[in-house]
Amino acid sequence: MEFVTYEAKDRVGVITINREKALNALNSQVLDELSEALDGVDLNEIRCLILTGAGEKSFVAGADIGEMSGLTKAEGEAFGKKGNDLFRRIETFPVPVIAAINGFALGGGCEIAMSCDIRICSANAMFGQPEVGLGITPGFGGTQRLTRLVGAGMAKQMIYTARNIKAEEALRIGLVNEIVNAVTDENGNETVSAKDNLMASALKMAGTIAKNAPIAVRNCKKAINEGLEAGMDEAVVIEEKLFGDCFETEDQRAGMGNFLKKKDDPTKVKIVDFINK
Ligand code: DAK
Repeated sequence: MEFVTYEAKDRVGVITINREKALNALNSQVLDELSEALDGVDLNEIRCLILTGAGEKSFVAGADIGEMSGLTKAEGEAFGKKGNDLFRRIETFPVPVIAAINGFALGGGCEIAMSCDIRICSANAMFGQPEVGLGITPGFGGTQRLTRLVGAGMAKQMIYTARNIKAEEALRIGLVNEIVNAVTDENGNETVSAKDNLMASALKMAGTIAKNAPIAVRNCKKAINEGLEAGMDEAVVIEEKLFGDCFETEDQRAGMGNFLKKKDDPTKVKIVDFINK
């Protein structure tokens, strides 16, 4: 792949969009390669994914404006479908996906981040849906996911004004979970860059997720996602069913079995090793 890399280590997969010259803007090829990267994730092994962008400056500066500028109505719809299918796939991917947002997350960049389960960002991150300034609407789910994440009032303000917001404001409105700063020594000299520290934090969070029972984590993702699309009566039934499913798994037997054993019992097992369904 030319613009996307995939690395897997210690049960965590890292997908990097690597088109730094165009600030990692999403053209058709990047969208196809992201899809290919997801095809390559070994779900028997991987417990959590991280999605990030190459370089310090930009996570993803949007859909590729150059490519979009010449599209016909039919081509525009096809491009929108390609993006929407991919973003929906990320959103419903069996294991959690963390967006590690290093810099610009504009338009399609904000939208792909919102299709991930969790967003953490560097202090220089910038978020926005600038589409109305370009004469289009957000086309990769922005009107829908932003509204669900930050509420209709704030989403409408961001979308109608096309104003970019900084990391602090994104944190305040609930668009990101956490801001990660560079590490400095007592003299104020940077010892770990914001980008490196962001990846370290994302890997740490992914590692924590990866230590938990894999089927339980997957079922939680499903319950939250599917429940959000349902009314409460239906949503609690979705939760009940996924809770019940856990009782057919080694995850549950080992997890509860461990708890009931004495602290130093050598027969305790690592629940992360099971995935028998
Ligand atoms: N597309 C293509 N190239 C881009 C790009 C983008 N979105 N953003 C940046 N680049 C390229 C620049 O053209 C430049 O390329 P060269 O001139 O060096 O060849 C290079 O990246 C560096 O950018 P700048 O020189 O502009 O860098 P600055 O630091 O000065 O500015 C910036 C950074 C992020 C503020 C600026 O580049 C910028 O404003 N970029 C555009 C941001 C933006 O408007 N993003 C939203 C794009 S619209 C739909 C499907 C999808 C969508 C909508 C509808 N349907 C099918 C219904 C999605 C829409 C969008 O995402």
